[in-house]
Amino acid sequence: MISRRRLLQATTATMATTAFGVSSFYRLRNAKSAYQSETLIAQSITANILDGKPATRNVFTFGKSSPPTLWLEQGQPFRAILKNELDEPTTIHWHGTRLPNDMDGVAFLTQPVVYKGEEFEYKFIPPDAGTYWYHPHCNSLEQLSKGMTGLLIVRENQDPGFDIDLPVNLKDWRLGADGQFLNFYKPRNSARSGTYGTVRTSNWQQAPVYDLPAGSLIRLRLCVTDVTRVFVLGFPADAIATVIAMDGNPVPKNFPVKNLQLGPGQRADIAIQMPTDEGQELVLTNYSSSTPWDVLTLRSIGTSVGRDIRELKKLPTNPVPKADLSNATHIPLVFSATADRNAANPVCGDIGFSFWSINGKQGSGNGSTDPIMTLMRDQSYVFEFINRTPHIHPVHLHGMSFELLKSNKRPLQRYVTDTALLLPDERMQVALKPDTEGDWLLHCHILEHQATGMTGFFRVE
Ligand SMILES: [Cu+2]
Repeated sequence: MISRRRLLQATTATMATTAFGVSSFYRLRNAKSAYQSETLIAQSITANILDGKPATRNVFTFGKSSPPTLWLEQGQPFRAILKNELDEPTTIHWHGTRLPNDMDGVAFLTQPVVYKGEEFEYKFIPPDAGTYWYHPHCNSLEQLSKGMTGLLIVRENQDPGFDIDLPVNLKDWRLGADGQFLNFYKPRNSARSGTYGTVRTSNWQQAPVYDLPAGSLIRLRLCVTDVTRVFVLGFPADAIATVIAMDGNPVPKNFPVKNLQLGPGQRADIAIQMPTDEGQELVLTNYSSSTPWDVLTLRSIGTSVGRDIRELKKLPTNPVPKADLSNATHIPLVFSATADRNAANPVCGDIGFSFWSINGKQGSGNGSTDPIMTLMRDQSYVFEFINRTPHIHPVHLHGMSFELLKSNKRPLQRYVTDTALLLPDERMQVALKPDTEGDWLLHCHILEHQATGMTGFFRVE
């Protein structure tokens, strides 16, 4: 009997010769390296984003094409050297990973910015497996809009049994008909749901088609790195596809990919059993716009390899500290609008308007001068996120994962996350137990909202 590793190698070799140039997105489960090291060169390139149009100039990335997907092993040291070749300062934040505060990459709050020609060394050991991502936390709206978003995968120590791992970076681009960048925001939109891109891509391609072995088991890792769009995703009702993890962490109960809301910063891991007949397709559709559109297509090729989704092992729970709800301090956090102007941070910060606030305070781009509150290490807290606006806010907390408890608007699965999608007028309770000292940002991941006041930080002592 052919081993799974052999099968993977065989199918990947086949894939390299297929039409779409996507083989680089697949990755074998290689032997573990003791120490993983990457060099990430922040630079400006020209890239083909808009089909049939001139290449887009001044695309920002890490490396010479789209930012590489980084593959880490749970519990194994990781190191990345950021080299900045941009004409402006930058940093890297490792979204969703729990790490020492000085590795968190928030300009001014946790580290000095990295200017052109400088380097910064990031080192950490990822305690949690799952799907994460990385991006600058300096002039974030512009740098992410221009392309600086990559996926960071932390593999479980035990192989759950997939044939192919397919990370997908979901990102829109604000490009004109000439393929060049438009303004990244309009203030009137910043004060509402945000300014949308004009070109929608998966892994920097418009509606890509992925050829995958018929009957194989796929781990589709969706990550919304867009700065604005909240997706509503669905597969056809007869697809064998189920959500197994959200925002890096396994969900208590798998659920179908139907009206799956995924906001900026959020991830979903989906287990898929490919159709057995060659040529059959599974189309992932976004329903958030008035006209639904194809996000990507998975197409079966070859003779069925005959896998069954029931062969997959359940993902292990991550070792996130669990709050003691009987002894937790309750903290209300009100997300609301404001109309005041705010001074712009000239180096790395906001865009000169203030439309939003947390607990009545308008933060600047990377926090504000004073913490929202000081939290004690190893104490339990229940945060109540209170949305006093008619807009959705994906609320992201750095460095501390939290458990969803309940909402006044909908049933919630109690999964662990770093980004809660707060619906209009929703009140949501979440629990956490901080275990690492430092200053940790809390902000909306619609980056125009962050840049216009919806940001702050907690000090953990
Ligand atoms: Cu927001």
